[in-house]
Amino acid sequence: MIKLYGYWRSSASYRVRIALELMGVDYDYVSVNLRTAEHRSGDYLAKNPQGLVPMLEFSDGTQLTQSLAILDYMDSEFEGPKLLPRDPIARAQIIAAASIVACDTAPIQNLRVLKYIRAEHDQDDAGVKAWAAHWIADGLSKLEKTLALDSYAFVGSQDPGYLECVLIPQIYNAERWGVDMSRFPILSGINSHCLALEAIQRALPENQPDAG
Ligand SMILES: N[C@@H](CCC(=O)N[C@@H](CS)C(=O)NCC(=O)O)C(=O)O
Repeated sequence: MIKLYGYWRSSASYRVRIALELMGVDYDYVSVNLRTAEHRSGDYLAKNPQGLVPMLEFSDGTQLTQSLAILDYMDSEFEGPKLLPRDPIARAQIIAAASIVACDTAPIQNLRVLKYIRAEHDQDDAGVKAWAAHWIADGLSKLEKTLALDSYAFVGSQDPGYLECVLIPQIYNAERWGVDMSRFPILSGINSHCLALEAIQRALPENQPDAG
């Protein structure tokens, strides 16, 4: 059976959980506790020297890291509904939209970045929160404007896939950091639609065995 190494509150792990659930893939969940720094322990680092979750491990021992690479692999190799459109232009547009979150937004408010600005740049809780909320709102605002373009009118008319795998966890994070999501009606509409789906309910952070 496939193993997903993840953490309930990790948005990159949440991306892969959504993809596994949307595609109906059975998997075992292995919790790597970020709060107690298990991801930087010898055992986990030996498997994944990046010291990050998620990681997917196959029964033959093959390991895949980086959530976008995992989604790409799943889309090309797994049975079940596809995550990406087959049309090359639509596919590139979806990857571009998801990259606004995964490449331009999430990395700047990652746990290690927040820890660094707190410790090395003397930020308190309010300073850390302001940093995270600023960069999340900045990224979501760019995504909202992108999805409002005519060329993105097809988004939302299809079953959730790659973009939703990346967007739903970022909105979960935005709400944690107090970002006002009413500023982003297109994104909020996609979020509400997705959260009503059973597959995505199973992937929710609070429904994971290590939640709490
Ligand atoms: N680009 C990576 C990001 C992975 C990542 O940053 N994971 C976070 C949790 S969402 C993590 O492990 N953080 C640990 C840390 O920052 O120390 C991916 O998409 O998989």
